[in-house]
Amino acid sequence: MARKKIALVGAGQIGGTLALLAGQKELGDVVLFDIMDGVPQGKALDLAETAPVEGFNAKLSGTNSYEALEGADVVIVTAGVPRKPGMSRDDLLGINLKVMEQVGAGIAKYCPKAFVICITNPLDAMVWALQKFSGLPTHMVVGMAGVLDSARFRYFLSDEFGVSVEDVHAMTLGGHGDDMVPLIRYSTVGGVPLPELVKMGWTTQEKLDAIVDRTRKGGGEIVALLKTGSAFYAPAASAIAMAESYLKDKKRVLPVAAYLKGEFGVNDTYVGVPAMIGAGGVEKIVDLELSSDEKAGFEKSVASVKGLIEACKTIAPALA
Ligand code: A3D
Repeated sequence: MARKKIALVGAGQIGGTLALLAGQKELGDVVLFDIMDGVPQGKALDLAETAPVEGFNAKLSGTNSYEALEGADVVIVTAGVPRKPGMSRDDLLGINLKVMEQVGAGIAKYCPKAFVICITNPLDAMVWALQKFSGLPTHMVVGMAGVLDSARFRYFLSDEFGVSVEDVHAMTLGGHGDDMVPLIRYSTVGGVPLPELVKMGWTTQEKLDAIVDRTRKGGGEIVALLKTGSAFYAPAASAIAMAESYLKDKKRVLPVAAYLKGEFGVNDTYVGVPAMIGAGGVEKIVDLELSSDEKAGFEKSVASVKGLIEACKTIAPALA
């Protein structure tokens, strides 16, 4: 059986980490694409030289030409600019929208059958624009944010309870902004929902509220520490989990930015919801029942995403 082909559009901090993880997990051969001359080639060579030490079999190559994306099974897009301290994700919209136009055209021409995972911020608006620019079916284009946001939530909870991260499951809904909705009711430790753990005296509501707040601002916490860019290890690991579920038809249920056609009462918008990812792309959206508080939080988050989508339509009238 021929190896799968994974194209990484953007060979920066996240792109390089994606290539390493895809290689180590032997998900397939990896092509790193970037507009910077020498960077994708240099990173690919460095990673190819890692393979004998780490003992993985994957061909890694770097390119500045979209042609090299030909026939890719998965495309992960990080092309664009990340934020710096003092910037919100939304400040990146104008620059990154132009990048999505180029990337969408490249994907449409060379790998229209691929499963596409967008990471570029502001995430929910960029994945919406990338799907429109590429013209690929909506179930084959998703955004990565919820896996990362819920991983942050899981880590903070495991730290609070002093238990293995493996036994903490958590869910976040909504757009990838500070108004995302971490769902306490649907988050569990060893299968026990968080509100029960408060009743059992394992933690307090105040501590949980502080963890929810830290989760919402998790990206900014890292930007403030790094000063020159944003998080990249956990974002890369999160996108790889999504790619793996598609490539191996694992049918994992993960929080992803998926295209909604009426689910959760939302239309023609990408926003974070639980979805099953398998060989058919997004195979199912888990249309959860929300409490009135959760619904209010979700609607607020959706309204911010819709505002960004409207801004995209103003900048690029072809999207309207
Ligand atoms: P960075 O290390 O700057 O890499 C971006 C790469 O994109 C650079 O190598 C650029 O040369 C390249 N690039 C720029 N324009 C183009 C173009 N037109 N075509 C191809 N390549 C291009 O950034 P990063 O890897 O740290 O982050 C990449 C993106 O991910 C940014 O937009 C971040 O804001 C975003 N991000 C999203 C999350 C989510 O959870 C959604 C988390 C962290 C970062």
